[in-house]
Amino acid sequence: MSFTLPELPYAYDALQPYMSKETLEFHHDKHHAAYVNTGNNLLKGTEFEGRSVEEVVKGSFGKNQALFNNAGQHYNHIHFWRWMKPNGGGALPGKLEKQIVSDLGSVDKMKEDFIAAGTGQFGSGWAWLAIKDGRITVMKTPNGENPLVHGAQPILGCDVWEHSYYIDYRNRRPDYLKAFLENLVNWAYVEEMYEAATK
Ligand code: MN3
Repeated sequence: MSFTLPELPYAYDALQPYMSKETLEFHHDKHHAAYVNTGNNLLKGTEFEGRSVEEVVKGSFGKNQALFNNAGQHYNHIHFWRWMKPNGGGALPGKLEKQIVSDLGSVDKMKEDFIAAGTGQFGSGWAWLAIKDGRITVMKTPNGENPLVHGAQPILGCDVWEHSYYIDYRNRRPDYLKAFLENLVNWAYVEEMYEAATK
């Protein structure tokens, strides 16, 4: 199995005004496509050919940096598109909300910590909600890394590379993170990953 660029699960202009058509065209058609193409070239002839994207991510981490960068970003973006939807945000599914309150204090505190993680990630990277040792935790990672290579299961991630927000928000990364949580997150998909990670 090689990497395949998934189609966006909505129209390019469907997330406006929080994420523009121009951002999604560049981000999906250029950036994600490049991770897929470069990743496929780097996969050729390696022990990872034919493995799932999760296996490539975990297996190449610390061993084959170039392949890892592209496989990690491919994994991250497959989910990133699905972690958003038009008219996103809003109320969290009950069971997920309950564990967030139990592990992180409150939904507002989770949002505050998530925005702080994304804002505090120096340079390119990601902010995350992940399951680690059965608990929901807020994480940040540099570049293409994700919770999979840090002993955790991601359930929500926000891309804080400049290519994800600079057209729409310029340098205002905290505003982008806030809009992501309040207006873009597809909590049903977060719940789906939460259920899969905790079953
Ligand atoms: Mn990106």
